[in-house]
Amino acid sequence: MISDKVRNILNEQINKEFYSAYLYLAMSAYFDEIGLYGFSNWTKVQAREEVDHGMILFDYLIDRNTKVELMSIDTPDSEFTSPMQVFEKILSHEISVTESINRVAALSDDECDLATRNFINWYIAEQVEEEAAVRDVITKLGMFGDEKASLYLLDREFKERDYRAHSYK
Ligand code: OFO
Repeated sequence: MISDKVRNILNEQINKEFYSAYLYLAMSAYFDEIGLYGFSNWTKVQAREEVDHGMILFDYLIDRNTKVELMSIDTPDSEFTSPMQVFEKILSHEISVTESINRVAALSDDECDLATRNFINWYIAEQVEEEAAVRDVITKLGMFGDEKASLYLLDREFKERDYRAHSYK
């Protein structure tokens, strides 16, 4: 049995994951507008992964016979000025998601909900990967600066990013 507190925090986390998908889609549209189609692909693939993250939480609540409460999704930020600025926003967003996942883990411990505590480990590991991938892009962008040829190469690399469905089972 999931406690009300754990149910609420998991429902809030579903909302955060779908908001993340919206945010990445807004970024994808920006990159498309400025002709960086590889960056657009990278952020669009990320948006799909965020939908998976939301769906995994959704399915978990269903599996635990717990009420899913879908909330409205905030309008995402759309003030973007450069690839570096976008990836810095991504990093700070992902750090805030990591903090919120950590709060789910801490609350599961407090509530002695070992199933949720075990379930959320998948997200803890995923956040480490996501933050590392974003820091890697920021480092590359920092090295290349505004040099168009390098940006083009990075854009070509990002075109290759494929979507792979995420699942925890
Ligand atoms: Fe970008 O991370 Fe979901 O959880």
